Amino acid sequence: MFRTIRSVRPPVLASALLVASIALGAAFQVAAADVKSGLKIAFVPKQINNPYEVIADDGGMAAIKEMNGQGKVVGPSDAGASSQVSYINTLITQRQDAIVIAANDANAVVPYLKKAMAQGIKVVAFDSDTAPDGRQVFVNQADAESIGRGQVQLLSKLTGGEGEFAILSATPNATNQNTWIKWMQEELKKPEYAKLKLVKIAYGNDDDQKSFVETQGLLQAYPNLKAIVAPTSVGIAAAARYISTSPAKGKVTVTGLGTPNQMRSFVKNGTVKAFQLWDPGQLGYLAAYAAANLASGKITGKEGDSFDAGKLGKRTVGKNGEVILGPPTTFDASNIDKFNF
Ligand code: RAM
Repeated sequence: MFRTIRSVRPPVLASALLVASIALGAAFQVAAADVKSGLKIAFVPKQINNPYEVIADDGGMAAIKEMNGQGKVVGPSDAGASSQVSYINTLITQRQDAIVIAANDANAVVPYLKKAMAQGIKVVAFDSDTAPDGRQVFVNQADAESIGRGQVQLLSKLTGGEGEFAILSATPNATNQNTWIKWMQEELKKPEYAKLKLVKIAYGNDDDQKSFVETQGLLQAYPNLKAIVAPTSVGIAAAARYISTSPAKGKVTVTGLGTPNQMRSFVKNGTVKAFQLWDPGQLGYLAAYAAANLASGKITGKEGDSFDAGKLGKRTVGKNGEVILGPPTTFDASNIDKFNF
């Protein structure tokens, strides 16, 4: 299994910064969100080679740098249910102060994360949650219900509210996509969507090539398909790439969740009219602040706990240990050039 460490702050530098922070006095400490210096915080993304996850992890590493901690990113190259387990075990052995994980499966990682917590390591899930007993805090990109319902509302606008459509998801286990799809199905029950027909949920496993092939399969199996909704940045980019050079261009709408940088050319060439996302960098940044505050004993993850999240200001833990980043943005030709992530 492939393993990468993209950013490690050497202990010597951390202690130099600690000395510097002591020398600079109280003002410097406050700027570093008043958390402990030198905290070892490891990010475990769903997969290390997914551009979305890279932006999120980079946001996390930037936050850890601001807090004078030692950050690193380790993880699998595939988003399989148990592909993160060996990385968690290694991080426990290394006695990290906190693990920040985008879980590939709600349950497969839980026994190992519980072992980490039993040894005093703080655990934050972000992007894709574990079962509640697998972590202390879940940093959610946006309210899951609004994301799911919002995807159907956008689809309805783009298709005139009628026709067959398919969902191209990530892996069948992904907690985040499954929750959003559940809310999409709820929204579809409303009478105004009676003419929208969900014909299939396909899984591209957040693998570019598999998502590309699944798109081809959907077009072949459903000749009347009007739209593909891919609530995954890997899936939407692969679907758009396939359709942009196929006779389906102009007939089949592609929408979902994607990064503006991956989708820009497909918006410019007319394959994609609109799609949504939040800023993954801010998501990682917020998760790192939550982790550092847990590891500094400033919060425990209970409802009502609040903490300083650097440039994102004060944030509060809600129900079920959830901290929400904020509402997603809808991107289209009119605003896509304002975003660079
Ligand atoms: C993919 C991943 C990630 C999800 C985004 C929208 O990159 O599945 O978990 O949040 O898409």
